[in-house]
Amino acid sequence: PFLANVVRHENFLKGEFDTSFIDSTPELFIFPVRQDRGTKLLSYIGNVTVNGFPGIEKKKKPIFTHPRKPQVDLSAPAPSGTKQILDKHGVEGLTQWIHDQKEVLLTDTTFRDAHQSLLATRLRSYDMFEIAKETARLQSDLFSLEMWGGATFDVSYRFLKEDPWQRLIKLRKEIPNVLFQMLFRGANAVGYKNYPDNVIREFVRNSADAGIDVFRIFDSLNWIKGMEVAIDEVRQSGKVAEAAICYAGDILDPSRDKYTVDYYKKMAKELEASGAHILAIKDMAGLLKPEAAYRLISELKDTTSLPIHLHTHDTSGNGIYLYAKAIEAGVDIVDTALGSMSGLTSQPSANSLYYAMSGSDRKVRTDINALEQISHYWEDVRKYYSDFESGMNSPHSEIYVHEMPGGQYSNLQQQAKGVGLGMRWEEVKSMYSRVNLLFGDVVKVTPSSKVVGDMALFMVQNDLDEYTVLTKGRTIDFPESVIEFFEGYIGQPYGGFPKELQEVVLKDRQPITVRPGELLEPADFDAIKRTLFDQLERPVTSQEVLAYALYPKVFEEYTTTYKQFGNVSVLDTLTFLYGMRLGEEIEVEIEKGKTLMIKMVSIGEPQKDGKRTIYFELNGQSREVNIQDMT
Ligand code: 3PY
Ligand code: ZN
Repeated sequence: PFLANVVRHENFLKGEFDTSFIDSTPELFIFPVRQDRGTKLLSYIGNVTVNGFPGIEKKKKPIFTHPRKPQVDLSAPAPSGTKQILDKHGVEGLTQWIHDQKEVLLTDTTFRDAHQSLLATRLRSYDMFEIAKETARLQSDLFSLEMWGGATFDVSYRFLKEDPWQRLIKLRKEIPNVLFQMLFRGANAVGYKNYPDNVIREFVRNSADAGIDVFRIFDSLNWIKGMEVAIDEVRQSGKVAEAAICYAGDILDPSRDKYTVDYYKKMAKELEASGAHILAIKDMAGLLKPEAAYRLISELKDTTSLPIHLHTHDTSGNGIYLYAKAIEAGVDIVDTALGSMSGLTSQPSANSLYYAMSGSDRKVRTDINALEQISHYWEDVRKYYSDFESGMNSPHSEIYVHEMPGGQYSNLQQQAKGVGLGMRWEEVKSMYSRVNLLFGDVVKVTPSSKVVGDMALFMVQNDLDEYTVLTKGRTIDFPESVIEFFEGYIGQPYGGFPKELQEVVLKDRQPITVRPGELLEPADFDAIKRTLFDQLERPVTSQEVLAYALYPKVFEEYTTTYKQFGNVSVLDTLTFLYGMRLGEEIEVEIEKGKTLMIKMVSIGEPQKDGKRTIYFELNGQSREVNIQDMT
């Protein structure tokens, strides 16, 4: 009651008390729980054993050997790395250091984009924590680890039922030497729509406090106004503002005259003027052809003095070749994934790039033996998630035609299956490029790519073509994301909206032309704190307030699951996805030094109400839980 009084106090809610101890010492707020953690976990395991996991074909839990782990002396401290350069010398010191390097620097995307693009973002923190200390020791020569942001934030809550902030905080502790990088969608933060400016600023501040050093900021329509608030806040936080230009079109094709070299040069200059520390070229779909990479990087090197960081996806199979050309043109940093998590819709392989550049003047700054070892671990872990693979087994040169971002491919495919269009995937892909043209050839990256994807699904599902959309559109209820896009709520596309289509989609609604952040009411963080306090009956962290501000429903569902099952992130991945086999015994470390031994003894027949009793042994004692059979 005392605590309840404190946290309801007006000054507390206004943030006038220093409450940073809530974030820094969450253990103070672990109160005795009504139902013990063991029973909650048994309920989860029983439930997933009986009912399966969404998106996973229901089958017997597969048996794999333990993932191979590199032999590394973990008692020795991790060697110092780029994080120490930033912390000691500040952003200026870091950018100077980048300029001084002759070797090509790498950002490793295994913890973020690689699995977002290969495994529908489903990689769990558990599998990252298992290899974190080794990563700090074996990959200390990286420029950065891209390990947060993009889709990982909402997927953590939505599907993995784990807290993305805890992922960041724990990885930061275990990898103290390499810069942590996140993907930040400008005014859309890590969401799918524009948020009020105070949400953007608060999110940047909290991420910086929790451990992010480099913010790759982009706007899904290359609209610089949509990036400015984030760039400003990152600068104020003393962190690295890496502003990105999203690559669209084809500078080698004279008939595609919307996104030209001059367009990119102009944007680079504007980003430099807006305070960017590093310039990123974000080739989110892998459309940048090798010769185009050479020309673009050469021209940008003459245009800006910022270090240049190149990102691509290897969908076409040309990724290494395009990196080699970009390196020849002087690119400073490139994004790669560890061999076993690379290729196809993911980033090109760091291991392959190392060999591709051997003998040339510019080598890749990495230890190839370390890469090979750590790659074995991911090769084994990747098998757990096989149900989330896209089924793409070889390079797809058709990417140059459909232009779908690598991070979207496997996610849209899941979405298509979800609405019963799994068998019509070829049509969906082709419709995707038709929708792009219908929309006036837009930059496609989250969330604009999601709008194009939603429209493509909608048109295939309803057997619509462009002509019908334009002529009968006034009687059609378009998907919400499409309406918001044409209203201007994710920003203004280069060259404007196609007017006729905009009118058809919006009907009587009026579009906006200003930055949505200028119109959106600031989020009321105090009110959110109160709402969450009432729901959770405990103090609420600023991180939770932000998660709720971004996605209230997703966060509420997450907390409901948490109340029911507890912290399921402590389960190993096979148990999390498949439950347990009869007679199987597992160990679960629920906190440091506290381990539960769980054995599944038997599964009862369903009763009249559809419930089954599952019999376990928990640390040698019999326990049973009742599970609703929903199969
Ligand atoms: C994201 O925004 O999640 C992306 O990966 C865009 O490429
Ligand atoms: Zn990407």
